Amino acid sequence: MAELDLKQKLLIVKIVYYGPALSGKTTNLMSLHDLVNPDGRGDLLTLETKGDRTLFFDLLPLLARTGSGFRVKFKLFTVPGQVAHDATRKAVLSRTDGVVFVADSQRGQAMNNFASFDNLEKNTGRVGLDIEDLPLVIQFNKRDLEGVVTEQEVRDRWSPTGLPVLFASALYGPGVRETFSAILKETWTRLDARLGLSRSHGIQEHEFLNVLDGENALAR
Ligand SMILES: Nc1nc2c(ncn2[C@@H]2O[C@H](COP(=O)(O)OP(=O)(O)OP(=O)(O)O)[C@@H](O)[C@H]2O)c(=O)[nH]1
Ligand SMILES: [Mg+2]
Repeated sequence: MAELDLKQKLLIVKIVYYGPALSGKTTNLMSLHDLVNPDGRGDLLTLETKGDRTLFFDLLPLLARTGSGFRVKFKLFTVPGQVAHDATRKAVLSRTDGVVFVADSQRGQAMNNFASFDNLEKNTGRVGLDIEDLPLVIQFNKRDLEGVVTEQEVRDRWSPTGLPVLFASALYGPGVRETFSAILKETWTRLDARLGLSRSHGIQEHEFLNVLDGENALAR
């Protein structure tokens, strides 16, 4: 749940990248980090990685400032996708404001995608979140590879859920920004309704959504 500190004029928003092992969650944050900070300096925290396998989590903090003097701090986390790390996944998921589900487009990964989505549904319940009421977007990653599921197949399968579906090649960049924009938009709508951000606190939607473009895009 977002923290709104009126004394400090600070809003903290948590977004979690969830999905099966090796689908590209960490790679999404690395690409986002490059987008907001072309010099490649600073601030993506990667904890306990073994090869490509996240053992604990990654954290990318981003910052937006509003005309009304608020700082909006976004904390982007990844979970470890490997099945064994379920306790860590639950801890990272706890109190999140939005989820990006990163699926792997390779045909052989379909079962892992479904198992991970099933795990997300279970874990949202376990940490007291309602998946029906949680800002959630789906990303099909690794579109650059040969022999991946077609966009039409993905849409046929996921459109009944009504969830936004994005396509990405996180390793090379395409789709990374679009995916983050989509979850920002979903999260804005939910938080604005719940906390009255625009009505009571003068925080505007475009200020929230423009976190990627701002000069202060890296939180300090
Ligand atoms: N070809 C291709 N490879 C990708 C893409 N995105 C990620 N990868 C590769 O897939 C491997 C796993 O990526 P990670 O981002 O570490 O995966 P993860 O989802 O964080 O994995 P866990 O931490 O184990 O849950 C790495 O070798 C990445 O370079 C992509 O869009 N295309
Ligand atoms: Mg990872």
